[in-house]
Amino acid sequence: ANSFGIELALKQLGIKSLNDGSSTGINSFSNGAILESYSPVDGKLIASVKTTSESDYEKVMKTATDAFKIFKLMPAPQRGEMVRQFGDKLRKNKEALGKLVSYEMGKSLQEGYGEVQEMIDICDFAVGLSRQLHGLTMHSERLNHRMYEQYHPLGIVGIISAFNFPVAVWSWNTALAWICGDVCVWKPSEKTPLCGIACQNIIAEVIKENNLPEGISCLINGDYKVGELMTNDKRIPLISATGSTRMGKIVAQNVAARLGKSLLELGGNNAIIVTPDADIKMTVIGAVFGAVGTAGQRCTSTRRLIIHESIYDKLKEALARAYGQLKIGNPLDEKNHVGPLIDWQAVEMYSKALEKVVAEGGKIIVPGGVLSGDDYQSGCYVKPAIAEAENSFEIVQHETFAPILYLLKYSGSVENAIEIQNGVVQGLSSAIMTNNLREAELFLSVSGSDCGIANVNIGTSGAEIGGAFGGEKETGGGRESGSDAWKVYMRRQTNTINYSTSLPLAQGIKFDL
Ligand code: UN1
Repeated sequence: ANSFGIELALKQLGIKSLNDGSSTGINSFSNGAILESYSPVDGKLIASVKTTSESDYEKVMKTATDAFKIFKLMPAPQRGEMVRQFGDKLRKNKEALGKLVSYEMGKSLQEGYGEVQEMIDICDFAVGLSRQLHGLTMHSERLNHRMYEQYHPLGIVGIISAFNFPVAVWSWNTALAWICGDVCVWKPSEKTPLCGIACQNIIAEVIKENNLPEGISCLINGDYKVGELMTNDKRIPLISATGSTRMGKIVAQNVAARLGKSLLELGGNNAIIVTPDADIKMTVIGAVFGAVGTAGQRCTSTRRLIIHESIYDKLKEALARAYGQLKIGNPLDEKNHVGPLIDWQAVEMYSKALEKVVAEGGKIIVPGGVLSGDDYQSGCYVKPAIAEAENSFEIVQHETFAPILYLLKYSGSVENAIEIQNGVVQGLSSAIMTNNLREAELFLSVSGSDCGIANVNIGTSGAEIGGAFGGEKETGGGRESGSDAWKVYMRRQTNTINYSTSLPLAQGIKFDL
């Protein structure tokens, strides 16, 4: 059988041969229990990984603490040079790492490469930023005084990431944290530990070649208990966590209890509004990619289409036709559009959601189902499905991480569609398909979408790294990646300097001795 060069890719990334239990990654001090990584592509064991025990964790924290003492003193543009070199290494490893992402996580190879491209892009962004990191200057109310603000490195940043973007989300955090002078401890998803080790191996080369302290980038492996060591750890001023709303609520409470900062990027329930003025061809491409890309396992995946009644039937038929063209199968084979779900638990949740939507009164338009047979031996391949539903259904209100698209009908003006769009607890991504300027502007206005991302004539997924990424409500409120998201990785200090010969007090207070 064609293995699509996966052995070579693993070798290039320094992942030890199959099943030898030695894949720990550099600077991860792993001596705990064994974690096995099975590919959802073919169900095979890729490698075993040693998890991080509590005493390993202490060793990791010591290298991180030591590294911060040195790294924080390094001029930011020099830290940028380290990140530039990391970006170069990613360019060299794009094919191998993209393949590993596809094989361990199950997304299509193109999307695997796309994820590595996001890593390269955030490195470029961070390199430029390393010569900026600017604060403001303000005018003091006092004579011969100067006032300004500056940003200092924060310390150790803890990163908890999810299986669906097993490498990019880490890089959005680290590329910024590093130029800001922070050091990072990363707990990747226990479903994709090898992606973590591969990234760690790549950055470890840069660290070594530049004679930098190894604790700049640390890796810990294991389940939520390992994550809890970080969320409860006062030595970590910032925890950046990506994953389910359930996980985010636990992390937020633990971190808040010690008054730490958390940056949360949690679930979405993203919708595209399709108005009578929409370009149907563009809508179909945006909606289908949004719903079935990464097998519906992006936090930005399109889950709901809110369609005006006048074009409802036409769009429904066009979507059903498009779904008929989808090729499901090995994601490393570039002719396939849709790969497997991450594991059998995900398959079960998908099946239950389809049962539930019918039980609540929904109607299946494109039937789902779990695929079986030689090409689908892992048992994780499912058919993307479409159901007609109501926004009030419990299952529609819930983020199911699978390729299920709900069609919702609206009538009257676009305000009604916006109300439906905002009528969920999540607030990550949203979109409107329209050529009507009034509708588009209303959607972007204060009376429009309540999400962190709002697009016009683009789907809900595939955001560029240059913008701040994240959402409102139960999505958690955090912003990662572009714009001024870097500020959360630094501490802000306001400085006032008196260069006069007296000590005037602010607010006009007189205090004469
Ligand atoms: C995620 O699913 O956690 O906007 C991140 C997108 C990607 C990132 C998704 N750039 O779809």
